[in-house]
Amino acid sequence: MRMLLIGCLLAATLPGADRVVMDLEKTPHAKVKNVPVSAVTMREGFWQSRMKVNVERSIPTLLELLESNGIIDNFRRLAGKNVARRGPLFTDSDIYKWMEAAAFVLQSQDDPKLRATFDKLTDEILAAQEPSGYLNTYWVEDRKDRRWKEQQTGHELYCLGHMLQAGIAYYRATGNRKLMDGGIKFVEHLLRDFGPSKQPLYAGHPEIELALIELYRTTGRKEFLDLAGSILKGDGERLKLTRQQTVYTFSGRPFTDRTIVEGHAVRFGYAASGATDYYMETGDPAYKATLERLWKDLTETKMYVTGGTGSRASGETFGDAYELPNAKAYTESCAAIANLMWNWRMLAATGEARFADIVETTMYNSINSGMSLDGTMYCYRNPLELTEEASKRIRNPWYVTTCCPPNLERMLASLPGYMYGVSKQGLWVHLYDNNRLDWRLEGGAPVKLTQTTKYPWQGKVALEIEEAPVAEFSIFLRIPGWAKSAAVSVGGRKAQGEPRTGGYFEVRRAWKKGDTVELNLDMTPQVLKSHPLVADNQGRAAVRRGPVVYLLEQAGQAPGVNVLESYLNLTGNAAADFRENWDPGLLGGIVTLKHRGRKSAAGYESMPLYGLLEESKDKPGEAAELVFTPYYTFLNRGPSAMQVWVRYVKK
Ligand code: FUB
Ligand code: ZN
Repeated sequence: MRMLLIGCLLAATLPGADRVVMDLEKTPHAKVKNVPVSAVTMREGFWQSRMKVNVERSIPTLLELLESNGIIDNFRRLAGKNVARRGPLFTDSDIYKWMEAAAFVLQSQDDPKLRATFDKLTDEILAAQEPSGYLNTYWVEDRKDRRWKEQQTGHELYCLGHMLQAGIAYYRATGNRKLMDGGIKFVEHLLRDFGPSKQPLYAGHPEIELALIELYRTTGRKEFLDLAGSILKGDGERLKLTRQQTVYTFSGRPFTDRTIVEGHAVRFGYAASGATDYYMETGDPAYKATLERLWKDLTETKMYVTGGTGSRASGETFGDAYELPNAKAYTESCAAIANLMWNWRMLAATGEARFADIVETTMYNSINSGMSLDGTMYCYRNPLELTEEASKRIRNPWYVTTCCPPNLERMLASLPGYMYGVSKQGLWVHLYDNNRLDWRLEGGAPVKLTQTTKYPWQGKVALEIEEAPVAEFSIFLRIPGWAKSAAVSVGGRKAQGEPRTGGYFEVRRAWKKGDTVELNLDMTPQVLKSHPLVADNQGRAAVRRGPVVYLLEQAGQAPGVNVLESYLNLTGNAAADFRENWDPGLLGGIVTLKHRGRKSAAGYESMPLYGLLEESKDKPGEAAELVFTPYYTFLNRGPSAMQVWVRYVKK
């Protein structure tokens, strides 16, 4: 008992204890709690190099662009600077997301210069806040009397949500609550003037819900949770919203009435994230049932193999079931991030590995592709097929609607916080990469370990305990759903029990310094086929190795090979069909997969738009070596045709 008390006291006072993506310490229906960003030191490996580029190049250069495009001036003008307002009506959120990225960097390591930049920005932002608490650089002056009247598109709550998230992350990093308090002042304005007997609120673009719930977790003020609940319930009748409005915005009517995934993909992902947070705080079974229903619909009919979501450019929306075009795929980076955020919350709520699988898939593929390897070019769309001409529009340093770049930056900066989890039973290893963990179990007892691996290029992961409590506890190793087989050994001996792919493998014992656990995952390349109703993928296959989805990109192929015209030549033995080659000098260091495929018998250019079937030359021709590279690396060698789903013949 005494030990437990000491443990709890320790936990509460441990430095950086709350530098978490989500603070689930007191959340009653969270099965697995977060581990602080600051508790995990990433070491040289796959993600460390991406994170380094993020800190050294992406974050600084994006700030310059936010500055030169007038996004920060939008605040300064309200404090007297004589400039015009620039950018779409939601630009405030872009600087907030950038600030959240900076705050996550500061959760990992102090950087006085970055802190000073953050503090200066905070002052400039708060100088534009009205005494009522209202703060938005768009709904001012001659637009002021239209405030809250256009909630479907107004983004007032959306911007506030991002302000709160930035403020909370910075408070957790530094103890400075100035920006968060500015956000609270705005929320208090909402609490005063909106509600069932006052004015109705409508998220329009969900985001406020999860931010309010994190604010509740941070401050303990229940009214923030209740406000999130009322927004999730929706006030559509008083607002006289049409069905189409509530479909598109995924808000305005009760979340628990939803039966399918529809509407704007980012809005959906943020709404589902907020609803999962709400479930974890309240335990309301109607939320859980709805979330499960939506997850099934998304993962069985509306998600790309890369984890990307949102197939239609028109409205940036989901399509119908199985409507997953490749070249036209909209798959906004923000939608992939929203998908990760939702699945991360579902994982916390349930401890089920199927959610971690999607966290991993999005992370390595549809999110990772969104930022170039040099950290200065971003994808808004992440399609799965491109002609060379179309590829010229995909990676850009800046977008007028620049929601994705800072979203990608905050994601990468917070990544250490996604590696592990803790529960009453022990420690959860969700993701694999080189790092050192210095944290504690849920009861407060310290635990330190190192993780050593060449993942995702190799399937061996070694854990070594540096410090552990005397009492026994479990280590839960995630066995990815994609793995055909996995083996676990403890101290060099096969562990008891069979690891089930798509689950967590529990190793329970009293651990001591020097104990080791080794996981070996089968990384043999896999050939994937999609549901026959995905029209674009008929007669095509995709290649995956571990969590990494591959593609054929024109750049890097031998002369005479046209990737859009090529065929896979499959024997049914993927291990023999694809030769793995570690290439440290290519695209930041990757495993390429070489495949002896086939060219088309004749070039596409010589084929008519329509011709007689019996005369068609569209059939496999001579053999050709095809080089597959990871999807996330596309378009880092200039414009290039590419495709994930490739036609195939069977030998
Ligand atoms: O509306 C704000 C953001 O801009 C959305 O999340 C993105 O889809 C883009 O429309
Ligand atoms: Zn975006």
